[in-house]
Amino acid sequence: MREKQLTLRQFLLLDHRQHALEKDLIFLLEDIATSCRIISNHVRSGAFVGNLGSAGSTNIQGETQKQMDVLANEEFVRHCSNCGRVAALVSEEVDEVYWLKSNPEPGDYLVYFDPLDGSSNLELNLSVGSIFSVVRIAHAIDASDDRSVLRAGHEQVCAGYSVYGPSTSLVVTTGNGVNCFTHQQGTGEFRLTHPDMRIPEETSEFAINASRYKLWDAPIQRYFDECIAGRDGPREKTFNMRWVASMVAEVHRILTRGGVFLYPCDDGNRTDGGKLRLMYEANPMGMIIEQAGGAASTGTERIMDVTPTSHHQRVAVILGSKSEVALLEKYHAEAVPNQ
Ligand code: P6P
Repeated sequence: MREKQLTLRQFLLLDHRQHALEKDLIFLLEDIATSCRIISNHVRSGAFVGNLGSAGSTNIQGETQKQMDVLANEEFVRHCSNCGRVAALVSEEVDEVYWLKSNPEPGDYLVYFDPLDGSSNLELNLSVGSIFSVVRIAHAIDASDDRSVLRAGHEQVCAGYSVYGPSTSLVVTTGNGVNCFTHQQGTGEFRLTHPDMRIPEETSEFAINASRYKLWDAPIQRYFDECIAGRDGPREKTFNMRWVASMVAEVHRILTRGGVFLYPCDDGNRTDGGKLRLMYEANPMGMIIEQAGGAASTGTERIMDVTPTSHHQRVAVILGSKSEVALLEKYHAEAVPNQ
């Protein structure tokens, strides 16, 4: 084993000593890690249990729920309720807010999560994952009003995801960089294997669902056309494309080797506000990407500055290597008709 690969607990205690990470947040993060460990086990044994298919229900998003979506949601709810400092949970899989405390107190946490992102990949044995976001409330909030959980992404104190791939990785930021822990078979520990992940400012790799080309707005089409034009085009370099249809896998690749991921608003999803959800997909991934030296934008606004109006709100997402995000923002600004 390379130099002592810290366990998650050892790392978080170091974070506590060096950056005053709250002990309650350590307990919560360990509960989230437990959820991810158990979900990973469910995913890896799904073919034997026979629960990789549809649950025969639809979630608030109008998507067909997989049995594993329901299981993963139950694990997050069960374990995030342990530490006694969680005031409410917001899950992609459930319409209403789970209020765990009738009188939330200053210092309590709000936890937002997508318990199993990319679950349409389950039956294909492709990577899926869980995404989570944590906000700490500074003042008491009204548990009878779901609008109390509407917090902008810059209020997050912690964000992360787990990716259930060839190995199970847990990627976490508490505001002091991004660190990746890998689940160790046998001991069950999450060990620090990729400390201080950084995104290169430049890239020649983009990720977008190109089948939606005709639906895109001009700035996205312009960016895509220039990438495809390669050396002969205005970018004067060759680009590579990836599309896994699993946001956690795309983000993990970008954290590992750079790149840019786009899921814009288009003529097919504009009435919904886009495809990806702000509170438990775009915001947590936005914090992670920024903490690793990248950028996360709607094309016209920093994602973490978007003021939420509903806890299942959707948003356009462009995130990854800073120079590509900046170019896409430039194309959006140039496309706006002169006021
Ligand atoms: P498409 C998965 O359903 C998801 O929410 C993200 O994880 C992923 O990036 C995107 O949708 C895939 O969308 O259009 O390829 O189905």
